[in-house]
Amino acid sequence: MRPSEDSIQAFRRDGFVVVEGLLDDDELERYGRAVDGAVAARTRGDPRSLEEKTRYEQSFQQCINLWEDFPDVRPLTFHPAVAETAAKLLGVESLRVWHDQALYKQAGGRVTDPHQDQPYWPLEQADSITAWMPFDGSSHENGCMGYFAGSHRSGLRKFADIFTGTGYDLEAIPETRGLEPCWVEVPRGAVAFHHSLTIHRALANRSDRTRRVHTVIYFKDGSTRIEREHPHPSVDRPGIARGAVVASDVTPIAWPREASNLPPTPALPNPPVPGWPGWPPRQQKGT
Ligand SMILES: O=C(O)CCC(=O)C(=O)O
Repeated sequence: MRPSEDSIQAFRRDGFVVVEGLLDDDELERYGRAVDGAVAARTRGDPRSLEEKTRYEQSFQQCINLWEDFPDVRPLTFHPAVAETAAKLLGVESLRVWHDQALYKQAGGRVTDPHQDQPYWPLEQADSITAWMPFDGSSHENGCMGYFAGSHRSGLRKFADIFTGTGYDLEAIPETRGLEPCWVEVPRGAVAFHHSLTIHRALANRSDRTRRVHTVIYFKDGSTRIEREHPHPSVDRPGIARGAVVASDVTPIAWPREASNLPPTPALPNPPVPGWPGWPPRQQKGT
């Protein structure tokens, strides 16, 4: 059975688990190359050194929904074994993709600040889970993730603003104060899953190579939209109304879904959104 009963129990207890052997060498090689190319294309024309970037961008280069405009990435984002594992861990029949994203932590990149994911998303229900897939594995040296075990069950839902590093400090609360997160090194081919309410962070990249990670965020099919301060393309692009079920070609079904039945390409965001498909906008002739 995939995943094992032990993995399911660990995920429900701790809010994270590593499942080994989900991606083989050929897939890691092929998809790693595809995501490298996609990240290079999305970040082309950005001449800034790491030091010149914002605090947030020094944590990672973030490129969202590569499945839309990079056909070679699409089978990874809709990888049946990864999506099925996510559905079983969460204990739901059917999952949609909220979005995918490459999170490439450059050599010398700073830590990823502690946060919960769910407060970033205008979803009423917190039935969501991230699959974090490092193409080369992750280590203390290259920026592995750390999770506060059981924090998804604490009732806490706070927006810790990792864009600016301001706002709610998730390491100064009773659930985490004085505690070390569980630092998790992910072997090559394994996938780390975390619940959207689990407080997590990542170490700096002290190696001399980029930490290459692709992630997919899934949410339970049938989840509904709520109001949040921030807009979000996953619901704003298709015009999902407050209270409506979040279902559109921007957030397709990931499980159950056959590998041979990949979703069609949605229309590009209009106007273009930084980090999303269609970014950077193509230069007009003569400009
Ligand atoms: O990869 C990282 O450094 C952070 C990842 C993260 O916060 C997430 O996938 O929710």
